[in-house]
Amino acid sequence: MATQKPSKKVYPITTFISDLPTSLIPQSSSSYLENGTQSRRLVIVGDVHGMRKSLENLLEKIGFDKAKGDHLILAGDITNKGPDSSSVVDLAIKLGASAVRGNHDNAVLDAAAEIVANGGIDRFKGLIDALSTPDTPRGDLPKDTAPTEGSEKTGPATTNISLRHGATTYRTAFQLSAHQIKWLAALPLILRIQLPQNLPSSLGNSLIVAHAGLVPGIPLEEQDPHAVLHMRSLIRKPGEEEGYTPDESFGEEGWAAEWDRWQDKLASPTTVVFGHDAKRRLQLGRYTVGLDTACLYGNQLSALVISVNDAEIEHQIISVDCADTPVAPAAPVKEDNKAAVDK
Ligand SMILES: [Mn+2]
Repeated sequence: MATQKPSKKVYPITTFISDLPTSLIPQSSSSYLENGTQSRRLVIVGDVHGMRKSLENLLEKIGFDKAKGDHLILAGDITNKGPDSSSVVDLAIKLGASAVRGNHDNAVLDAAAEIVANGGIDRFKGLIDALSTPDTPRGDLPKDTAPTEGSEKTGPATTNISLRHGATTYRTAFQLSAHQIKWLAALPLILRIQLPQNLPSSLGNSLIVAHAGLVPGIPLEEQDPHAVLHMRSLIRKPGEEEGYTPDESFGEEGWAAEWDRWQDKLASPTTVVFGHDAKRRLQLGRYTVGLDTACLYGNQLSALVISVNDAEIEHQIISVDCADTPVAPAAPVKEDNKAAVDK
């Protein structure tokens, strides 16, 4: 069943599309050989969701070394739902990581702004603590947690606050410092990577990192930001020969299958690296790499590792088992803020 959402709310975008600086892209040059180090690598990691130990284990297994020129890229949903979003953002900042915004990061930013606009953390905390279970939408709030205006100061005050997100999202927003929120807010929704043109690459030479997906046949600048954060499939409307509507439902096949078919027709195909679709786990298409291997639900955290040797651009997938306390999956897996936003 299609689950199109009426809400299109996207937290204000600082940069929609960002280009990874050439200095961070692996090159086949003598520069890295002079000091005896190995080639620089790009390490693109799927949905971390605040799972710090799992991320550390993955980087250790990869032998990630920033000093040798390795560069970390996070494919969005860096924060929320897992145990320690603050710590994961700290690690990303410390490692100088690049990243794109995910739908959960977007929700956390929106929640943080809502908290600031409504009297700050102290006022909000009483309200959120009154929620009986995580992610309870506003409509499920007990009546006695919504006192009328002018009631005593100690009670939670909901009068003018419209809760757009689940309790988990507000709690994540509470955890993050102003500096961490600022870092998260500055992330692009699309990261473009131009690999060296003089070397063959099984990935193609143009890479894009986007959290949920892209619609084929539409220029990057014209992609719908909400869809980039949320889509899982494409719907072709009855009677329409061309054009697709991005949709959040899983569909019979993911959007990536259509992206692959579309790229087959192009002289210069583009590969998209994405996350967001934990249900489908690792997806290895001809021009698509889906990296959400459901670490949040106790499965694995995965990375696409890209390296350059003298003859070609190589890539491999490296995964570790989840090392953090997982979140019990809803059935079916759904976004934490879906019910609240739909209201
Ligand atoms: Mn997501």
